[in-house]
Amino acid sequence: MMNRPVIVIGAGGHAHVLLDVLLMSGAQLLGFVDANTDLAGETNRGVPILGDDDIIYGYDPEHIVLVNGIGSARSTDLRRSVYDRFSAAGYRFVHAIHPSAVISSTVVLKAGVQIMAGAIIQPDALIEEDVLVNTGVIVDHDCRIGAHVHLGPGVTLSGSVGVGAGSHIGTGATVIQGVQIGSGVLVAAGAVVVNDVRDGQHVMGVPAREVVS
Ligand code: JB2
Repeated sequence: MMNRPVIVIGAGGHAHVLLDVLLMSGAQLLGFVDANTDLAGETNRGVPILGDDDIIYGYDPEHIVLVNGIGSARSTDLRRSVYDRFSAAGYRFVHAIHPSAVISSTVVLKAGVQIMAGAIIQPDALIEEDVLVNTGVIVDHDCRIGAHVHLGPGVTLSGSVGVGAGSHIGTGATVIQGVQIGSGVLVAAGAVVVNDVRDGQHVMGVPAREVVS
């Protein structure tokens, strides 16, 4: 896959980190696309911002591959919508895995998974499509991570934790063994999650409790 030219979707903070990974992997980078057309013509480490998403449709899905450069600060919705839109149009999202990541040979990684520097993923974890495992994350044995989840920098998931699709686990949060987190959940930075969390809940604190807005 990676021997096809790569376009990175988005040219913000997450794309900046991905660029490092892709250059280390020897990827052939065509460039970035970004919704902000004012950025067209700029470069990052010599890699150009080509224009907006319409640029992608000018390429046959068989001739290029994509990397999802949209991250998430609170919600993973934009990241998911970009992934779904281009997957439906027949484009393929490839892995971006930093060479310093430690990944057990029994881990299953679905399409488009991204694993940043220093992450550790232990045996029999399942990482679904388009998941972003950010810098220094620990995913211990038998965890199940749903599609489009963002595990923020320094998150620690103990063994057999489940995280439902589209959840955002904030920087430095810790989840104890066996806890099941639903879909579309927001876990605030630094939270310690010791009980299951229902779909759509926002939790914070130590121990983590629901935030009622
Ligand atoms: O539909 C789109 C689109 N919507 C926004 N298509 C394309 N191609 N680009 C889109 N964008 C662009 O994504 C925005 O114009 C902006 O340039 C970029 C998002 O950049 P930003 O730095 O705001 O966020 P990020 O998603 O790259 O990074 C967030 O998530 C990371 C995981 C930040 O919170 C980072 O600090 C964090 N590390």
